[in-house]
Amino acid sequence: MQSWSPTNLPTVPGSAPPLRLYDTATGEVRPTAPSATARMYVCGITPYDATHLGHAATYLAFDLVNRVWRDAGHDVLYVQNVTDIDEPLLERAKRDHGDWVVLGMRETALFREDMESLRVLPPKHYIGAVEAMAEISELVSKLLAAGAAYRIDDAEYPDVYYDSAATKEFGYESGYDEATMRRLSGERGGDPERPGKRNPVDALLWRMARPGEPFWESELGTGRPGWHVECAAISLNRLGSQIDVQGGGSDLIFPHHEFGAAHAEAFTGVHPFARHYCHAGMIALDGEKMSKSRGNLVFVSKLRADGVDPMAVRLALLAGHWRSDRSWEPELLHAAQARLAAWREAASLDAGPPAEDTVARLRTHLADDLDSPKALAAVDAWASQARERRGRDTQAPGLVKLAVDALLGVEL
Ligand code: 5CA
Ligand code: ZN
Repeated sequence: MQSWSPTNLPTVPGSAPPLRLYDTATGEVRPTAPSATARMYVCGITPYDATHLGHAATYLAFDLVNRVWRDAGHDVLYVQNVTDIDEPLLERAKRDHGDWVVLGMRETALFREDMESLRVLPPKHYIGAVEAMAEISELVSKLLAAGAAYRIDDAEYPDVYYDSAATKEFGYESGYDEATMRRLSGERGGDPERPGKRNPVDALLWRMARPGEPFWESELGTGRPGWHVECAAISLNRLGSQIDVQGGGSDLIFPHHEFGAAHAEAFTGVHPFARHYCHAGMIALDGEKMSKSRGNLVFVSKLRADGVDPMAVRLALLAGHWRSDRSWEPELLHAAQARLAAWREAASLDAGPPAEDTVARLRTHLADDLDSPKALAAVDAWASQARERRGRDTQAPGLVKLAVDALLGVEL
């Protein structure tokens, strides 16, 4: 699929500390240690509705990872999928008497526009499940051949499931106990009640075609893939057997990332699939997680249409820590608009206090598990001094503008 257009990424003078990130699997903030090219996979949208602020917050968190690594001199090979065939798309298209293909294309196009307006650096490979069908079914076939998968004994629909006992480390990513896994599997697209499975949580790999459902030809029989194997195949084929960061929101910890890791590891034999499993907190509205199924959404595209500056949206979301569950309040946007205006005013002055220390603090805070609230506070401190006309460094406003652009993605 076509990705979106990159924004200019300036180089900031000085050196950057290595990025440390919280890893769900080990429960610790640990240094990332990418080679010259860092490898990151971030789960993409299921395009049955527009991008809401929860999605945006998650993609902004990984945009900071991308920016911090690049600032430290790494290339970043970034891959993202689009779940452009799945139950929710079919249900929504049916409800609206529309076509699931058209729906997916329309919402994906809108997502690209939203990401571009928020100045999120694009993935190098932006891959839809539909276009990756051959590689996904190939991975399922290989898992089946390797004994890591099995068919349900059902004469009508002998669907293929992953055997969660296939890798001895299964469960390490989430660290959840069996009861929790079973509950979350039921809540998040799994089918723990289905008879004939070896373990209730075992995840669907290939669903044989039911009447009226879209299907693809494959040696497994006509059908369509499960969700987790989609991301495993797209990631493995572009990033290899071990990646630096597997990213998404915290609702993907289980079953999605647990099974994605298990599928990849059962296939490659390399453990762990990701050196860091990173999960962004959930954005809520009126006390409930913002979600397409609940319908309590604030859309990025709606804010844009209302004339809100996307840079204020960006600042509003970065004002919270990436891992904390938090509520969206209109007040956050007002505060971000005021902050943006103050920063713009300061950056347009002829002089200000020397900014090298501000840039160093910006870098240090971001490298410390993406502490964006502290990073914003460091810029606030410089901007308020500059606006009080303290300092005579004529280079400082330009340097702050450059660093805020490169590291926070905010254009002043
Ligand atoms: N297509 C799959 C991933 S392969 C999917 O989860 N799609 S999604 O459209 O439902 O979500 C896209 C991303 O946004 C995921 O990383 C998800 O964890 C994240 N996300 C969804 N809702 C929220 C929310 N309220 N707050 C923060 N992140 C969210
Ligand atoms: Zn995914």
